[in-house]
Amino acid sequence: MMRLWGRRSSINVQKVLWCLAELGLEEGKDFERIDAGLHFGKNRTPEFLKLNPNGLVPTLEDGNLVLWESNTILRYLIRQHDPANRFAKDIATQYQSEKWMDWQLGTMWPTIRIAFLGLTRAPENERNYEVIRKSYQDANQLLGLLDQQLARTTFCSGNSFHIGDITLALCVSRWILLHQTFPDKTGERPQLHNIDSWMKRIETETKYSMVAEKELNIVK
Ligand SMILES: N[C@@H](CCC(=O)N[C@@H](CS)C(=O)NCC(=O)O)C(=O)O
Repeated sequence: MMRLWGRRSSINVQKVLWCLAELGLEEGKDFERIDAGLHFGKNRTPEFLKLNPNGLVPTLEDGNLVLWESNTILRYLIRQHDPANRFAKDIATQYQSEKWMDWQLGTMWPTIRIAFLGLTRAPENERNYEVIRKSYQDANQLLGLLDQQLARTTFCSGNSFHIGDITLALCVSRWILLHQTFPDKTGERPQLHNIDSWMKRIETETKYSMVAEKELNIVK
């Protein structure tokens, strides 16, 4: 049985849980999950650091293979655990999805993460509201690029749902929740209609509800 290390509230663990659900794999039957990270701890123990020297979640064990980096775990899961080949696509679709995954990890998340951590993790007296607002406003600009893509295709890599959509939708959900919870700190959130329609499709056509959060996980 596969073993997934990570708390359910982590964006990166949620990517993996959502992907496992899309593949029809069930917690307790096909994989076990161990709560780790934040107040659960366990991610700095010598045993854990042997699995993932970064001390971060998610970390996946599948037999002798140990993987960390959430997006890599998604790539692995659809290669190794997708007997119906639901996610096996033509090369163009596959690499469009990969492109958005790299953009999510290398561009989108580092931008909005500043506002996210500032508002949900930093104590109030340590917050730099100018930096937080800038992070949020920069994220608005970036999501304009995704919105343009979604004007052309129903999902990020074409007209079918793929793992790139998983990584992006979890960023977008935090973008929405941050503005809902702290509108005076984030500044304006533009209406991006193609993103709105895509999120509705994601909610109704995928297993997003398995990981969807109604409110921000604020840890102080
Ligand atoms: N690039 C890594 C980042 C992993 C990461 O930053 N994980 C966070 C949770 S989202 C973590 O483990 N934080 C420490 C903790 O939860 O205690 C990935 O995509 O998996």
